[in-house]
Amino acid sequence: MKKRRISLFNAQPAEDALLVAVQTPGLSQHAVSDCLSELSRLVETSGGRVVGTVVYRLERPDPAFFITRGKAQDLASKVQDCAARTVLFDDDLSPAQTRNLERLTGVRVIDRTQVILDIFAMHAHTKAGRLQVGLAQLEYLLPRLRRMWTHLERQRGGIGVRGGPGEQQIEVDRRRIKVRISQLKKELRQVERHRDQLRKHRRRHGWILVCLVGYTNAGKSTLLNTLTGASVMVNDKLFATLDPVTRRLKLPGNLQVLITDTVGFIRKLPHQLVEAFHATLEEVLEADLLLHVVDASHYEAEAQVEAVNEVLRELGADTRPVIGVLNKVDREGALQRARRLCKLFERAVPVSALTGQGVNDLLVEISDELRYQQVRVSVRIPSHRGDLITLARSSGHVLAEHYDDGYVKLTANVPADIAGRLRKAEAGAGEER
Ligand SMILES: Nc1nc2c(ncn2[C@@H]2O[C@H](COP(=O)(O)OP(=O)(O)OP(=O)(O)O)[C@@H](O)[C@H]2O)c(=O)[nH]1
Ligand SMILES: [Mg+2]
Repeated sequence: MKKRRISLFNAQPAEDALLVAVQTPGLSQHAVSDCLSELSRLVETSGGRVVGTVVYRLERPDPAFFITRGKAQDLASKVQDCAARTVLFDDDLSPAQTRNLERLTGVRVIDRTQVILDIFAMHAHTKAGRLQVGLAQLEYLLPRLRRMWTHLERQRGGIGVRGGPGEQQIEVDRRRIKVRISQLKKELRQVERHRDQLRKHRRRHGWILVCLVGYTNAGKSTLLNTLTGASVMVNDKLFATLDPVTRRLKLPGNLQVLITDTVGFIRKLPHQLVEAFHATLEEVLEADLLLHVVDASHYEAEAQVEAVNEVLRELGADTRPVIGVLNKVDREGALQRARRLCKLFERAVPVSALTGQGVNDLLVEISDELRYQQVRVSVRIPSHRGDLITLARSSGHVLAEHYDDGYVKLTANVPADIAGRLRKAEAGAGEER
């Protein structure tokens, strides 16, 4: 049988796209139009063009067409009216719904997840990034193979695949994809191990880890650059950053920490991506402190904060200490919005990563937070370091203390800077051994 390459990374822009959103009971008109404008931004970032938008009211999704057959027929005529070449749904469609909609409208039908995957594919430049996106793409593709074949048949002027050679070929492709998925997972485990070692190494040297999180385009990379003089690419596009970058940051009071910039989040972040980007998102889970960067000039800032919190919950990182960084206050009206956004955080600082306004206050806030924040440490230090053990007792809460062969195994909740000193003592002891 002829071998056909399943090509990845050939992201096709959503050309001349008609955007479709669905308004279910409980969803305001406002919320729906916000979703549509974000979807437009995604299309633009992917290099496509929007030719129209349509909203359908719906009690519940229809199993065959997502929208009802009647509405799908209406959609088909709208496709004609605006000469759309792609129909893009804001919600995830099942493979069968996509197939049925394509038959009825006669054009390519895609969903939001596909556009996000395409953007990630375009922005993946490192090996780890490409592995992660490749895995997410294949996981997305696997249940949709039949549809891909329908496309090919149509391109050749055929009339769809019913039985025939397509079925066999789909089976072959499916097996090949599964093999490739397990290869990718294996390679990713290596990336994960490598990053894990890096983190352990940092911990051993007493580093405190701070991680930037936030909605895509909030200004995380700009802030990292301003804080540390780094030169991470900043771009007015969604998902400009995919790979984590870590730099040193000196805080007032002589505390030094490591700060990591990582991939941004979005509403309805495809679960394939969350799973595939596990190695990257581990940075968030390991952090002693999260800086949640918010674009305070965005009219949807509140909803974006909630979307980020939801992803953090999904990752199990919602119990990490957080400082809200209300960014872009140099823009008109952003300072007022920042004041309202403050209420969503225990601690928050208005800043402009671009002009540097408020950045010194942020540094003070980070250093205060780390000084008083209790972090859990489990260390093995020489028992002659009674000074540190006393310090751990007086500044925090010792949970377990076990003496063994000239060492003390200590588990304690202590302020982050003390944690740093304990870890350093452990590292030093390791070198003596
Ligand atoms: N006016 C203004 N613009 C800013 C500020 N911070 C960032 N920007 C702009 O916002 C856009 C996005 O900035 P990035 O730093 O790339 O945002 P990000 O959060 O890293 O985005 P992703 O990596 O795509 O998730 C760029 O055009 C920046 O110049 C700010 O404080 N004020
Ligand atoms: Mg970035």
